[in-house]
Amino acid sequence: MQLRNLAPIPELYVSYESAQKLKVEAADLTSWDLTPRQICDLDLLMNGGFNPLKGFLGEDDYNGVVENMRLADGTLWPMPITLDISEKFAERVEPGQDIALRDQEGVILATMTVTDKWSPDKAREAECVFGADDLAHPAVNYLHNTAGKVYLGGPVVGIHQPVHYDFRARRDTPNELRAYFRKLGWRRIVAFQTRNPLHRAHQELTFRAAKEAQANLLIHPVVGMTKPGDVDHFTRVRCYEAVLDKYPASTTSMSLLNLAMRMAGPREALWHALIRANHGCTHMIVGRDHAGPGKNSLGEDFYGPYDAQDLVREHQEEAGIEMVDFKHMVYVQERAQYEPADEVEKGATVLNISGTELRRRLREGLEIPEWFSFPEVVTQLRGRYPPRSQQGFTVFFTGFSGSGKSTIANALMVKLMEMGGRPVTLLDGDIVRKNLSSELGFSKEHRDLNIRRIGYVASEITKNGGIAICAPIAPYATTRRAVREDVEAFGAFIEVHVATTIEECERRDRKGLYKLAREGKIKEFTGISDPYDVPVDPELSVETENVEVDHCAHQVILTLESLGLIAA
Ligand code: PPS
Repeated sequence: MQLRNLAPIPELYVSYESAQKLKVEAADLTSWDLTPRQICDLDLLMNGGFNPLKGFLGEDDYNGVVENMRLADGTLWPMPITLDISEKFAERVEPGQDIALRDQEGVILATMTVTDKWSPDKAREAECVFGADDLAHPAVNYLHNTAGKVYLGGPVVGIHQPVHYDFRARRDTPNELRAYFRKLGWRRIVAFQTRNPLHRAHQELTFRAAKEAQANLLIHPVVGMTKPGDVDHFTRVRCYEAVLDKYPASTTSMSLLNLAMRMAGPREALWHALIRANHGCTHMIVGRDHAGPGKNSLGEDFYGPYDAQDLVREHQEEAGIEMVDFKHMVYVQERAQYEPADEVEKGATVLNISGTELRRRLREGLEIPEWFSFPEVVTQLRGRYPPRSQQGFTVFFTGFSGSGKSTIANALMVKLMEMGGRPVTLLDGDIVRKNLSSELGFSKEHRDLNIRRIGYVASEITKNGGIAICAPIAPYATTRRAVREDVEAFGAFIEVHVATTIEECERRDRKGLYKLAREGKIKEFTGISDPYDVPVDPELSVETENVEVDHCAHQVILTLESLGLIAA
């Protein structure tokens, strides 16, 4: 007998022949270039992951979902799947019109017949769906600051699956997974949703959950969009592959889910359950604070730790999937094994390493014990997060023309090259202006552009483990701050203020520019006829009057040592 959970479910794709025809016809339609999040949503709409949705929500369905987690016909659906667009694009579209939906390279993935166009009340959406209109919630921030002001709704006709070049063999549609389970004779399948690397505690709890449910296990990690700051999915998938070998043979499988998470806690957990039911799973593990977004702007949790479990439990029958409680597993030293926290004998020594502590150990190259994780997983994480002494960084000198920036930067460069270990690149003001920014002048706009270019190159160098030394004037604090943010996404940013006074620079006047500036022959000259924002809190400030260049460069080296960026 065919089990209901493993029978094929409806997809929104047309046949191959119809798709070829439709692609040609759709080329003339007004088209919308989908955002990364919309591509994830469309992927799951078209392949049945969001079954029973037939397209992006219309206004009535949207209102129902926002207010009481139900479509207009009463079907349970907790998450608004909306096509947000700009006001400018909205002017070109009217209900009744067909539009083409394209990916970021312009490939037509689907057409949509627009049935509804409206401007949503985003504050209400935030309150109802995410529990608070608070920008500290990543999805609320997205709603207000990234999503367009207008929503379109209507049924979608699928033409082409979004293209993925990575881990192709690990990605499955709901029907592919159902067919796989049928083929293996798996009848009861428990899904484990995750957006983090798996360590020993996760392996233990998933294994126990599967045993408890007398089910096979599907590790079903999200690789679409997760919480900003999460470990990238490339690293995570390599970690999951390593952990897969630790389960008893033929009990466990892994498939990647191209979902864009919202971090909506309870509603998200219920949404995850419906998605897993669509993928043929009979059970899903729900943990403490499932899909939690972190703290709100008052420093409190957005949701109670068990709100997600309560909501899923309440609706599991209707959702067609059973919840398995997450057991909080802890390592008991005396017994050298993981046990559910509520079963640990009184007086036993319980060991734990928090996420923050793990990141600290990685950053500082400290030991990560075997009881905590698998050596293969640790190797992957160490490759992605090398200790500070192996990470890239940027030293950013700022100061007046003639202050000595270039001279100190050159001395620093050769000292770092003498030490070896990392490639060093010098982005000196004059050199950048000759090569990268030759068309730019010295207006505020041009200076900003020049500094942002330097910041971009420095952030790429930092990302790839090199040392970037920048030495422009960089007179504006806001631009320096923007560059700091660009670089700090990948490594350390050390701002060095070369604090030579304007009087001293003018007295030196090595290039004769101050004289020309005083005579009005050079306009907008920093310190004379253009402002310089003195750095308020640089990592280092160096005086150059009566001080040797070598000593100045050495001060930078000492700062780098104290930050753990170079070995003492
Ligand atoms: S900025 O403001 O950061 O974009 O400037 P930067 O790219 O560092 O370029 C500064 C060098 O250009 C020369 N120069 C001027 N500096 C300041 N103001 C004006 N109007 C100007 N015109 C030309 C000057 O020689 C700077 O070189 P350094 O190495 O700083 O002495």
